[in-house]
Amino acid sequence: MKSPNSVKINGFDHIPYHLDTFSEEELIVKSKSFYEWLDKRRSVRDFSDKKVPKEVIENIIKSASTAPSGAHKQPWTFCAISNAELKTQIRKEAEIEEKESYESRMSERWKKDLAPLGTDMNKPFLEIAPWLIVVFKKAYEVNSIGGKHTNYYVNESVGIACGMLISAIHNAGLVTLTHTPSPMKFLTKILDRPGNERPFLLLPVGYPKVPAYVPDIKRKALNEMSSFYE
Ligand code: IYR
Repeated sequence: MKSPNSVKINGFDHIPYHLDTFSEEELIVKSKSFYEWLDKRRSVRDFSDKKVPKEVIENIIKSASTAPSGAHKQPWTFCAISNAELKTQIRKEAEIEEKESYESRMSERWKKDLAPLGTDMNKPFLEIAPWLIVVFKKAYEVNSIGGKHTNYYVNESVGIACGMLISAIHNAGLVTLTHTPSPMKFLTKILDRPGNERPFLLLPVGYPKVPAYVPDIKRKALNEMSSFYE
């Protein structure tokens, strides 16, 4: 049903938008507490196999899909996998690519940079985590008569959606890690995705193992990663 308060702008319906706003003091408190909460997020490699309800994953994916996107094309598909055979197949294929990468595709410098993170070619979390979310980017849309329409700012749009996905996972009290097997073509095949979808990121989702360990690394300070022009 059409909103009674809708107005036409450029010939298209627009509706009033309302957002709660706050005093300066409240802004400072809210922005600080959000930062402190987000700062607790870590990329975790030690997963528990404890089940996570499907509804939680659905809510997390719905949160990610609220991301802005070029011309509102929403150029993403989130594939959520709990099926054990598929997870095993994904682990097997990912480890084949990772072995090749760690043994010959990655430079010595790159492997040295990764050493503090404790990554290697073995990816047990791909079978242990109760869910894998594979994010596909849609390079173009196909209409009902087979015409192709390119999407806009696809990498930016899907990157933002992944950031929101990761925040939603943290909000649920679950952990993830951004796994980037390269090349990722095997995911298109295993998950039987159409030709306009390209794998973008693979995220295992679940509870952290108890105990779980993360590398003792620090984030850049504000003055190291920002510049203000006042
Ligand atoms: N894709 C490999 C290697 C890797 C690359 C980067 I850059 C990382 O920050 C972490 C790992 C992997 O997923 O292990």
